[in-house]
Amino acid sequence: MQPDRVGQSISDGAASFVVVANRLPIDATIEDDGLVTWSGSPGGLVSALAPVLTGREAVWIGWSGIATDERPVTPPSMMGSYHLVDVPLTTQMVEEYYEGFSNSTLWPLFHDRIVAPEYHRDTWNAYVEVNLLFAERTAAVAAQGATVWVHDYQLLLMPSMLRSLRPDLRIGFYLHIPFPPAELFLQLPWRQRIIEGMLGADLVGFQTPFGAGNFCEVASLLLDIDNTFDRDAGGWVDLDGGRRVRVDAFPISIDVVSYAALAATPEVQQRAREIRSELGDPKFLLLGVDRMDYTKGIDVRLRAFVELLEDQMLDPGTVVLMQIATPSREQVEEYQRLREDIELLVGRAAGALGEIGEMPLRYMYSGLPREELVAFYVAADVMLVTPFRDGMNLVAKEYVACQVDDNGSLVLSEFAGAALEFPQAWLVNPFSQESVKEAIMTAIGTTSADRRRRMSAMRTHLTRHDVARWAKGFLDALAAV
Ligand code: ADQ
Repeated sequence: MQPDRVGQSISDGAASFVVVANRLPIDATIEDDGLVTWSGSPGGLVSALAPVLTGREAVWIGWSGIATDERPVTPPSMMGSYHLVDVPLTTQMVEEYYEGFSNSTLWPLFHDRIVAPEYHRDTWNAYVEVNLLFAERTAAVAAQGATVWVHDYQLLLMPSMLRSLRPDLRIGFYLHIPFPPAELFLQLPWRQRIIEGMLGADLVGFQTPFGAGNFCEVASLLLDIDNTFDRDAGGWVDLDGGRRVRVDAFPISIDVVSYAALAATPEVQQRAREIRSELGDPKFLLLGVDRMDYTKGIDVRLRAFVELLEDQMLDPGTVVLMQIATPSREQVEEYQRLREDIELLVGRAAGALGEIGEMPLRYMYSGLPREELVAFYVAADVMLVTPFRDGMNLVAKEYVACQVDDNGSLVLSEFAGAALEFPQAWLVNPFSQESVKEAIMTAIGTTSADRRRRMSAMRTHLTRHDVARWAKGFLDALAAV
């Protein structure tokens, strides 16, 4: 869907349904002559929410992706049938609130401290300031009694800020990343403010029951209050003053039908054959697809693969691992370091492995159009998804949705939310190189009947649990509180 420049801006107090996320669902392209053009960004959240944004006075509030002092821009005011409202941010706000507190403090802390979180008062202050900007914009736009759905770790304080400005609103909050256990979360210097911020919502949703349980435990500890959380049924946190907050797990998913339909088209099937041929027609094609992020365990699978070649368990003449990594958070130092490490690993492996003409390890650092990505999923025999910790991991679900002939294997980390839904995958502990190596060998060596039985079970589950069901599940629960 393309944004609409001439669409009407929404009036204050007019929106009956509001989605709030760090980013608007649009991307700017800056041409050589400085002209800015906008296109819809085709993320999973956008396709999940498009149906619920249609048919009512709905608005999506977020940042345009361009700092106001870098370039004055006026983002489009509509996208299809819903309105867009920009929260303008300066370069300094982006550095401190987004790259700083969100991505250098919360992201690593909530992902088991895979790298050490940084604690700085300045970035915290910016985080408070920007959350308030989002709350004020939302308070202005929402109609009396409107439903507001706030997304993710960049906006943890916003629910309570919004509630104090507009107690009439029905507020839902959804966390896309894991919520850590108490012993980690309690390190955060501003822990109580964060918990109180989230408890401003009527419903707080998580990817898994583990995240929801961790949150309830921390809330009870810090605020000395009761909760009735149960892994199977969710629960309530009882606040002083009698207000109750519903807490539950809502595992996110993808638009399964559209992925499967695209995978089945003759063009994508043909492109999948071409990809295999361009890679030298390997007997086994292994694939990794990730944002370039240290949580994703890209190094783990590359090392496991290299060791299998060195141990002569795999033949460099017949097997290829293709790793595709999308650029991500390139302004953050830790991400620059990660990219250097991965590329060093790939370079060393290229020099040391295989005969002349053989290139068992291939690497691409770029985002791909949806059709090309799906063609890679169709082409691959084994998908390697090995994060150290991941809220859900949509790549695993996309791969499963695209195996329309049930002929593919998934190697999946136990520490991805998706592992709870895919017990038929080859589950691995990414902290154990041996575990990953074993799973690769078993996935390659299994019988065709076993492979199909596993994939078919995963596809059946996924088809019944698509993203529309996720959005409806959350919004129904929010309507019921
Ligand atoms: P992410 O950490 O971004 O999401 P993930 O769920 O895997 O992780 O989603 C990545 C998305 O980017 C997928 O839709 C994938 O297709 C796309 N992508 C990756 N590499 C690509 C490439 N090279 N070209 C094009 N597209 C590419 C966060 C949480 C997750 C949670 C999601 C949704 O960290 O745990 O599943 O939100 O809630």
